[in-house]
Amino acid sequence: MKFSFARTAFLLVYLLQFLHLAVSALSNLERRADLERRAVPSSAYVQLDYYTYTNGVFSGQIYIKNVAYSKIVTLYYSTSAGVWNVAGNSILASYSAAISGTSYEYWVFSATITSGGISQFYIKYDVSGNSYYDNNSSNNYKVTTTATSTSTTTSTTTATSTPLPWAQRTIYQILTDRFAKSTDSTAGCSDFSNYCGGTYQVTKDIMGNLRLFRDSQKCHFHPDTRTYTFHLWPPKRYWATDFYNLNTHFGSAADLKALVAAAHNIGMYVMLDVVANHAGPTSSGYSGYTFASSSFYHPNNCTMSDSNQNSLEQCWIAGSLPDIDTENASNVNILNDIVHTWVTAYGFDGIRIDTFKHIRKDFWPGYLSAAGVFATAEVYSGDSSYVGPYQQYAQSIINYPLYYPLLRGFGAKQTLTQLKTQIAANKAAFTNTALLTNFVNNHDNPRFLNTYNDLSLFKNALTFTLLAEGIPIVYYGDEQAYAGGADPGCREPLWTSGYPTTSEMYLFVQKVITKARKTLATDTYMDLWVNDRIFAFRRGKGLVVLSNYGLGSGTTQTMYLSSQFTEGQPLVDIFTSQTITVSSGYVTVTISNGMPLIFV
Ligand code: ABC
Ligand code: CA
Repeated sequence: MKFSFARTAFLLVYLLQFLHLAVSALSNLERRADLERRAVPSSAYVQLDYYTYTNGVFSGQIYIKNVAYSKIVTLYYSTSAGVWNVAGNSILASYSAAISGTSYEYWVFSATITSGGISQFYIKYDVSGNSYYDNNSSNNYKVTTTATSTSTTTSTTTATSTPLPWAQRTIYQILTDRFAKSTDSTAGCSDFSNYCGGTYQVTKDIMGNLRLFRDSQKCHFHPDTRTYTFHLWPPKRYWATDFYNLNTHFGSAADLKALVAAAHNIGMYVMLDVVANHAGPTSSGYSGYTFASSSFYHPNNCTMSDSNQNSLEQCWIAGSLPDIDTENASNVNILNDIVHTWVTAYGFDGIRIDTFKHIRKDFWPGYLSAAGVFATAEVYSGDSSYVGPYQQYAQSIINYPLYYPLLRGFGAKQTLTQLKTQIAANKAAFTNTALLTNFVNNHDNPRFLNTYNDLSLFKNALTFTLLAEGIPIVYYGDEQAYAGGADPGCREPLWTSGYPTTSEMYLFVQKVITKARKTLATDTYMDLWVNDRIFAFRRGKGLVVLSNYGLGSGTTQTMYLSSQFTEGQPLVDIFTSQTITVSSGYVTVTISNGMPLIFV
């Protein structure tokens, strides 16, 4: 009740936005009435209606089947020279209007093609973890520069690749300030609570490391360059003041654009970390802040409690981060504009949304729609029944509910059956568990190896996130067995490691990704045989056997796998070449030194 006025105001603005879009779509139809148009489809998920390409402006309309609230519609195109730049040459379409009496919506797109021209395109529609395409019955749409026909062929080049869906990617999370410097200095950092010197500079630093991903011999984990995602640290530790400008400590807008372009050139997506909940701490007012007066914030007169949702949404985090008044319609519009501006100006492919549980749920649809890209949201809680409903507001949620059983099961060597229990609880609580982002480490918690100093246990936990259902997040430094403690201890500079590509963990992560994640992750996950010490599951045609024995321990175990694997067909472990065969549904495996086994 307290916010009914503010909410009404917010809804009105929202409706006006829709109205505006609907109107512009109508005038488009009038102007282009001469164009060949297609009927509303009867069953296709995505279908081009029409397009035009005149004076460098490429625009048109698409039919989209309305099957869930969160949708991403993207056009991918090749240049006049027939070059498909994977993630680079893409245009996001946006919702225009519902088509009454049908389950379809109009989506529209418009972009100025500044250089390179356009020869072909196809449309991709991501919804509820599935991807649907309209590629003109595998012919792509061949673009002509006259606005009178959609069928004249100007090029015979065909698409060579389509971007890998998010569900099959592996996210590599970095902190810009800690990942790579602009010089080759490997000097450490004396104060982890302050700047350590990392930048966006593509030519020297991050690009140097991006090259590690690209060169197949020296590749950072994976020669297939389409699997990586960068996760950039936002301006000043989630403490933005001016939300429209970069933190100059990390470099210029040009540096960041060059980084995104370099990533896109090798098929890598870039995910931006965004905050809508709060600004940076202040002791002297709001001069220089985007939200420049105390009236734009909730009053700092309460303390958060997890048992009081209203307090989570309106009190200040840690009593010090000014909580933006997201009940104020003007603030809401500005926040939507901020995320839209960043995504479109830099071409980010996805976002991580910070502090998701700290803003009322009905704020999020407008924000997600303004962002227009894939989002994974941080709802910091281990309680799946609390976290689950948030997936109605973002396609993906960071899997905190699985994080705690993962630590207890693999780290503290408590029973591994609790992982199975949590997976079942997640299935019941979330709408799509395949899109949850799984992690062992992140920037807010002591690293696994800090609490549990056992490399075998860490390998098992990490393998679980890489191969069980969901999208894995490898936190930078995992590959170098970093063991930093609580924030800021877990935010070590990576350059002090020298980025070795022959270290034990590096080779381990590289092998799991190249030999298993890449080939098996497109297929089904199923837990098969679980007890206190062993967790065996199927991923695609692979059998993954994890345990919490740890270094210096092991066992030989016979397990019943039912008919999930072909009888008599040898399965070989990617690490040791141990070979097993299924007989009458049983296999016998030997776990040595607590190491994971991945049979393919
Ligand atoms: C600094 C110091 C910390 C100090 C803190 C008060 O101040 O470094 O040592 O404890 C940023 C900076 C931090 C900084 C904070 C505060 O701001 O990065 O260095 O900490 O100034 C996001 C980001 C995070 C970021 C912020 C804020 C938000 O990932 O890096 O921090 O900009 C809450 C929020 C969550 C937030 C997290 C840090 O704090 O919800 O969005 N993360 C309980 C609560 C959670 C709470 C969590 C940690 O504790 O329910 O709401 O997260 O404090 C499970 C339960 C959970 C429970 C956990 C601990 O146990 O199910 O509910 O979580 O079993
Ligand atoms: Ca809030």
